[in-house]
Amino acid sequence: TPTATSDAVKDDAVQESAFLKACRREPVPHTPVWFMRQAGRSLPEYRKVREGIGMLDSCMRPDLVTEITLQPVRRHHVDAAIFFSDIVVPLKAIGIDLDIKPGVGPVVEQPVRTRADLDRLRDLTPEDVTYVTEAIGMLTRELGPTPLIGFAGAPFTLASYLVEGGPSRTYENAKAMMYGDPELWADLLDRLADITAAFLKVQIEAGASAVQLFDSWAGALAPADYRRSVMPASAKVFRAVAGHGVPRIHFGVGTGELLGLLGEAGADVVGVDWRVPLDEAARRVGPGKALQGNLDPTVLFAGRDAVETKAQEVLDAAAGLEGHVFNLGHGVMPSTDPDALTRLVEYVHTRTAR
Ligand code: 1CP
Repeated sequence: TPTATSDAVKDDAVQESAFLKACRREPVPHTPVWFMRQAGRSLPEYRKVREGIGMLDSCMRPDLVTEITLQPVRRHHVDAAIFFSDIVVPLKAIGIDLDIKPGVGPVVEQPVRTRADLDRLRDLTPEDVTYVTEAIGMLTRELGPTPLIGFAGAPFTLASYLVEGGPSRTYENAKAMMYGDPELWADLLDRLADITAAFLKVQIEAGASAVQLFDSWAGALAPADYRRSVMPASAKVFRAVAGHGVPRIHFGVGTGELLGLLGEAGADVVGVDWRVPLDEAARRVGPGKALQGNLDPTVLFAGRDAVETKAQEVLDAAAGLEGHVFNLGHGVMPSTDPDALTRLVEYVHTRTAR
């Protein structure tokens, strides 16, 4: 049918995109750019469509998810879209009583502290998240040649919210379980690995052409503890999606000491925050993996000259890499001037055009 033909042509264009080429460490026409949290409060058009709609409710509405995901692609001409959702959506979908409170973040009504609490975490099936499948179908039709990145929270970062009951700076309850009841902890992370893998598979099967595992808070761990108590669960997630042929990105904040392990867990692309320059990060990660990053998101508040100077430093440090996806070292901050982001995309594209 004509539809099947145009779908195949579009799939080829997606596969030939600068973003997927960089993830595969192939030569690129220019360094691809996208931004973590590129959709969201920095955009007035986002604030407008979200008016009066709760965060989790908006994640369950395919029309809104499609519109919000497309907004930064239209405005900034980034090289990839990231599915608009949240890391706690799969937990909500299996019936955990949680909400995303404005100005706070995810809040879990009954924190997971005991084996009985763990038993409340059932497996995720595609039927639990039909709105995700529907949104990604709509999105891939609208995106044309632009790849869509699916994502999920890694077991440790999800556990940090589930065990603490909300955002934390110290993760004392989660880490107390990790150090004090290693068996319960291992079972919790293994259960979360299955949920995360199932959530990523739904997104890949619906049309996502890369996935990112956010272990945002893994930087709180010493390497030996990460290796022993967290990496097995994250590695299970990466193994579960290995056969799908989509690049797998692994990202955390403050993970300078963990970069080698983030790669070893099974990633094709390792995300780097701004604390380690990309040439040094490449030495820590070792050969055979692309890197993503790593402009300090606060640089965007410093004015055009400073943004370009610091962006050029990132490009210079990445010059010897086989695969580089330009990004910030963490998410776009809500008060960022969106025009600064648009100009940054243009700067990177122009400076790296081959
Ligand atoms: O009402 C709102 O606008 C709430 C703000 C918000 C938004 C826009 C939250 C609450 N989540 C999101 C969307 C979101 N979350 C996206 C899609 C947007 C995009 O990237 O374009 C993504 C990828 C996430 C992932 C996410 N949620 C992470 C990992 C990424 C990261 O920044 O490290 C984490 C840790 C969360 C939890 C979360 N959800 C929301 C907040 C404010 C937080 C962080 C809370 C905390 O500080 O612990």
